[in-house]
Formats: sequence, structure tokens, C-alpha cells
Amino acid sequence: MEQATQKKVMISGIQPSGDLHLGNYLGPLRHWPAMIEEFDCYFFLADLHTITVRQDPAMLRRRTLEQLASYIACGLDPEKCVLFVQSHVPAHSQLAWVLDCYTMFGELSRMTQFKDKSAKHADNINAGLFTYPALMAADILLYQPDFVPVGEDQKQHVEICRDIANRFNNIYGEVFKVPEPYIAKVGARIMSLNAPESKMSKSMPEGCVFLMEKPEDIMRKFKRAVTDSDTERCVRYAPAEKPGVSNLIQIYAAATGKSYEEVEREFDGQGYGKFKPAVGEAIVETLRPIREEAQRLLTDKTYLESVYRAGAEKADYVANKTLRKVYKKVGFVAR
Ligand code: ATP
Ligand code: LTN
Repeated sequence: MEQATQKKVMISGIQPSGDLHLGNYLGPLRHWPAMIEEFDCYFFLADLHTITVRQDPAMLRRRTLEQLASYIACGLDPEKCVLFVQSHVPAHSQLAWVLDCYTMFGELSRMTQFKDKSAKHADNINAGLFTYPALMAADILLYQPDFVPVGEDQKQHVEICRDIANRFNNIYGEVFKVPEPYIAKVGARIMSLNAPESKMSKSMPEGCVFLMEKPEDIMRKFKRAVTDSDTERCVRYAPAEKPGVSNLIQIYAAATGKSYEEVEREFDGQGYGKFKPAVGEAIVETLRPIREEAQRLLTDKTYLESVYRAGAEKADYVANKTLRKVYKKVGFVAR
């Protein structure tokens, strides 16, 4: 580990609170395999974060393993990056408490995700939901990363993480590296297939395509995708006027690596009838090898266990170095 620190460091996580979907894949996940070649990468399953909203314990366990299998199936080779479960590395919770004390009530109150989730779960506006960004800052700062690859919706959380790090550094000296968010341009905000004004999300399953979904179900969702009621019915990228079609263009471009102009040219004069199934097929073929490999890995629990155990050990080592430094700086007596 020590000599590898010449490379830039990256960290990111996804909550195993629902099955992984196309938004998670085309937004952050699909970019990660290339990053492991270039950077020292840490990818984790953010299980501590999931309990800010009530979870079914058995489902959470199942999804955590499934998500790990999907990470590997998407190309995250555990030999080349560190894959771990957040709750296996106690330093996350330990640093989160310290950072809670350097995070302001006012700044937490401004977080869009807190406002959205407390509106959605009005019966359970718990302290964890409110202080979530401090835990996320701990997740990040423990590893002294240069970049944090996330989807557009997490930018605000990376920004508050930077503010917390700067505040701490201003008091105690350069303890934390202040990381940059890393947001891919194409695919950063995939919209729901049946409500293209909202982001694709597991809480709206009809407009959401899951990575483990059967090809026929994926095709059905794409064929039913909402397009636009304009009269020209042409495949043209114009998000404000034609959100449905533009979203499909974005999905097709992300899956095939083509530019928006190339996609427009390919379907020029063909109407939506041909375009929608073509996008569906491109996604079915993109997801097929991932689904098959994840299913295969899920039959080998011993292997998955060996991956997350080794990951926790490596993560623990790096995280504890930062945690010890922080404890010392704030004045805790070493054990
Ligand atoms: P929810 O359904 O509760 O909104 P989610 O599906 O967005 O949750 P998260 O765990 O919040 O799942 O997101 C994991 C990662 O995927 C984050 O980096 C997030 O930015 C990204 N992401 C989620 N949805 C999309 C989307 N529709 N388009 C692009 N990126 C997305
Ligand atoms: N908040 C993120 C998940 C997450 C994360 C992180 C992402 C938790 N900790 C650290 C990047 C870095 C989400 O809900 N998608």
C-alpha cells in the first residue's frame, strides 16, 4: 500500500438500499473499472447509510452481497482495487462522530437530499438522516482521496465534505486532503423512463431498469418509455422541449459510446417506433454479461466473503492511520 500512494486516490460508495439500476450504472459505476487501472481505488457498500431509512434486515443482507457481486461483475477486479463493506471498518463511524462536531446545523439544514428524504419519510426524520453528510465526509476523508466519482445528485455532499475538511484543517493544520467531485458528463443524470422529469430511481420501479432484470422486462420498459407529444416525432436531443427522447438518447449514447449527434443521425427520419426498441436492445446487451457474471458469483459465497474480508483489512489499515491523526489533533489520549 505504502509505495502505491504515488498514484492518485479515489473513493466512492453506493448504498445497498435497493437493487442497482441503470442510473447507478450509467452514472458512476460504469466509469469505475477504467479508474482502477489509473488510480488507487476504494469502493464500498454504504450499508451504514441505508439505515437512515428503515430497512428489512434480511433484504439488506441480501442486497449487500448482490451489490458486491455486481461491483465485481461490472469489472471491479478485487485484485486491483479495494472492495469493502462500510460497517466492517469501524473508523467510518468513529470519524463521523468527530466530524459531527465540526459540521454546522445550518449547513446540514440546506442539504437537498435531507429535505427530499424527510418529505418522503415524514414519520422517521431521524438524527442519522440529518447528519448523514458528516458520515459521508468521514467515508471520504479517511482515505485522503484526490477524487470522489459520484452522480450529479451527490455533488452537494462532496462540497460539504470539502467545507468540513477545510474547517478542520484551518484549526489543526493539513490533516485531510480536500478532494474534488468527479462527475461524468454523459449519464450523470439518467431520468425515469415513464416520468422523464424525475431522475431514474428505485423508488419509481416502473420507470427504472434494474441491472439484474430479465431482458424481456427491460424491453417492455423501453417500449413503454414516455416520449414526447410534439408533432415532429424526430430523434433530437433537446432536454427542455423533449425530456423523454433526450433521456433515451443519453442512455443510448452512454451504452454505445456514440455522441448525441451520431445517435440523431442514426435514427434520422425513423420516428420513435424504431428508436425505443433499439435503445432497449443496446441496454439488454450491455447488461447481459454483468447479470450473468453476478449470478454466477452469487453461487460462490466463500469467494465473496474472501473479497470483503481482504477489502476490510486493507481499508482498515489506511482509515486507521487518518483516524489516529485526527484523535491526536483534537486532544484524545492515545490508548
Ligand atoms: P434513490 O432511489 O433513493 O434516489 P439512488 O437510486 O439514487 O437512490 P443512491 O445510492 O443514492 O441510489 O446512488 C448511488 C449512486 O448512483 C450515486 O453516485 C448517485 O449519484 C448515482 N445515481 C443514482 N441515480 C442516478 C441517476 N438516475 N442517474 C445518474 N446517476 C445516478
Ligand atoms: N451518499 C451516497 C453514497 C455514499 C458515498 C460516500 C459516495 C456514501 N458515502 C462516499 C461517495 C463517497 C449516495 O447516497 N449515493
